[in-house]
Amino acid sequence: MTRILVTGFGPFDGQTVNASSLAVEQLAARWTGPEELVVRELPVSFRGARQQLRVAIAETEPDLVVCVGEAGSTSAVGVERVAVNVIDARIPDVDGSAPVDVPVIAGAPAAFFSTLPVKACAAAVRDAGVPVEVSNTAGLYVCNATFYALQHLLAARPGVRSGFVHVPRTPAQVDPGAPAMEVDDAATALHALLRAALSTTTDLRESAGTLA
Ligand code: PCA
Repeated sequence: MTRILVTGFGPFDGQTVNASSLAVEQLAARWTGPEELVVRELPVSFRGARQQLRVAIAETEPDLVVCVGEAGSTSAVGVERVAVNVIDARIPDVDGSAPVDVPVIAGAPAAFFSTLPVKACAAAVRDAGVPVEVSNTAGLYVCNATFYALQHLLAARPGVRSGFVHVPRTPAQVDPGAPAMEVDDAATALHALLRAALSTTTDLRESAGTLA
């Protein structure tokens, strides 16, 4: 049976909740299959998140992995296109670690692309009525580092698709009028995105060739 692993993050930056975990919980409550959905929460820790993600992948042997994080100052879901091999922490993680200008994985490639069909995923979210964009940067903090570690780990397993999605903060997390998204809408977006990732077999990048 097809198995999907979806992760959210725990709270960070003085917050008591993380919108990504709220959305992932709601997604799990709504999921009716037929694929098996496994959800986990990762700590906002450079070291801990990638370790726990590696364990979760080893335990669940998923066919599709989507990590979800929270992004401030946006009201649209961001389907991330690329993970880069650098950390430049603006604030310490939950372990007090704040690396600046260090690689996520020393000696590894500068970047990895998402292996999700990002345009098809974004189109599906838009069709579900939720604001969305394809994002070209996942930042330089724990989300990007976790995304990079995920793509690095699965680069040797081309049969497993994986990527990263940022969801906005919830209205309860932000000042009145500041950019946010209801948890319900973020869960709707994740549901539509998973369906698109499962049903889209053609990845345009693979068939497009190169520019002369
Ligand atoms: N957002 C942060 C880390 C965890 C999260 O939910 C980020 O974008 O890096």
